[in-house]
Amino acid sequence: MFRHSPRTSVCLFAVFVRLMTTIHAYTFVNTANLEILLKEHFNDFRRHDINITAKYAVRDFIRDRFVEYGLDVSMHEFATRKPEFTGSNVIGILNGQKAMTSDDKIVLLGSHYDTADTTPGVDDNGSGMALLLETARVVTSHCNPEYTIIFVAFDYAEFTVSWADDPCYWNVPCGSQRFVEDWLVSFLQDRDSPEFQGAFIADTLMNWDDNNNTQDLPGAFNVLFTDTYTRIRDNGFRGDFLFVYSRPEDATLMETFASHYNSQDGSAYRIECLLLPITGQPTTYQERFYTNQLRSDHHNFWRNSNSFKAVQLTDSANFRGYMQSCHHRLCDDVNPITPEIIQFLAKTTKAIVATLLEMSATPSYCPDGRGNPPSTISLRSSKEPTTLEAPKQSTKTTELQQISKPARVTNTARTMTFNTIVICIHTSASIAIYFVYTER
Ligand SMILES: *[C@@H]1O[C@H](CO)[C@@H](O)[C@H](O)[C@H]1NC(C)=O
Ligand SMILES: *[C@@H]1O[C@H](CO)[C@@H](O)[C@H](O)[C@H]1NC(C)=O
Ligand SMILES: CC(=O)N[C@H]1CO[C@H](CO)[C@@H](O)[C@@H]1O
Repeated sequence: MFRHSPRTSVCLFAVFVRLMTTIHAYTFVNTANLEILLKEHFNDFRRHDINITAKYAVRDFIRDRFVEYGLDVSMHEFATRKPEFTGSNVIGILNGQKAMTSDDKIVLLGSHYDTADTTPGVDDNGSGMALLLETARVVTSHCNPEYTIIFVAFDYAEFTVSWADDPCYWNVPCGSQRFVEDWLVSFLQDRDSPEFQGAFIADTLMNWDDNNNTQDLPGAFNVLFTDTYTRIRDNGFRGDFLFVYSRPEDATLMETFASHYNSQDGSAYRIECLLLPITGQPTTYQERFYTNQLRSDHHNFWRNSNSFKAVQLTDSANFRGYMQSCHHRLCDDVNPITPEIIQFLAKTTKAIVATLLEMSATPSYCPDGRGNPPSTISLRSSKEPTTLEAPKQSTKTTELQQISKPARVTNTARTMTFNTIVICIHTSASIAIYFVYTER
């Protein structure tokens, strides 16, 4: 039983001064690409029981982009509860200089590419896929990183309304579950057990609405996250921010991302970091209590016995604006896309690019261009690497040229601003973190 005790708070103040930090050219993120990806490639049912051809086409499109960006690509195929439906996660690895050694510090970006059976899924989760592909394009056009980056597009994140028909087990997105349990664990073992820094999960994150009363905060949100609730209420319940869900142990991921988000222009697009009072694997009780914060692929990283670090980036899906009536419905389509929505998605994409570059220790200057990834590294020692067909010629050639051409990056230095982080620990055992920042 949750008790909300009177608010007594201990606040710890930490001031991080990051003067003259060089940030990479994440401004290289192309907003036009994001729009094309959403409107041309993630605008229709991607669903085994609706149109499996369309789903396979999207899967192959993702794979072909990964190949084109020079990633080591493998298809992780897995069986589901339904023998007739095999799942495939698409994995692209950018091997760092420290790959295959215990000194590697792997970081991951993941998003699901399937949709629910009732929706074209442009926001859910075409938006996460657009972010993933544009991020892969920009990151691979930089110098070769010190540490390995894994990009993964998950299959079977969505459930079927009827349990009897569902290829997954109840309430567990099975693509990321199989990925973590079957692929990631042995991948790390095969590579001399390097550190796994954590996973960023992008799921349903383009919807932005600065009209009053567009953000719904369901259930006991006001009790569980009083300070976040108060801030959103005082802002007129506007859906004008990105949510980041994490546990205290994922704080490094959250803080690194938040600092790159807040150091950008565009104060109309805010961020709200939600720290869940969960340690390690969520208990069954916590799974019930925090359902809205636990229903995406990050949950499978947390619930694994290794309890891997992970955070979810989201617009809160069915709790905001038009998605309150369009979530998992036909109207989650391209019509709500506005220039502001694309800018919102672009800001998140730039922040994730900068975050991956920092966490993978990608050098700022590489006079030789992208650097030379070690070509001798095989995908996995314990398994046959998947043989891939040559990327298919797409019919959307003109658009794709725009999307895919990896250009040379000139590194630009930017000065970051002060970040003051205020961590409040309440007697109700909830913890809140505030990011106070100044725009230059
Ligand atoms: C299924 O998807 C394919 C590829 O996108 C498309 O050509 C076809 O018309 C779709 N079929 C149906 C029944 O919607
Ligand atoms: C929106 O909400 C804010 C904060 O509650 C309030 O100050 C403002 O007047 C509201 N705007 C409109 C148009 O209702
Ligand atoms: C944020 C969110 O709720 N995302 C949607 C995309 O995928 C999850 C997991 O399947 C769904 O529950 C949501 O509809």
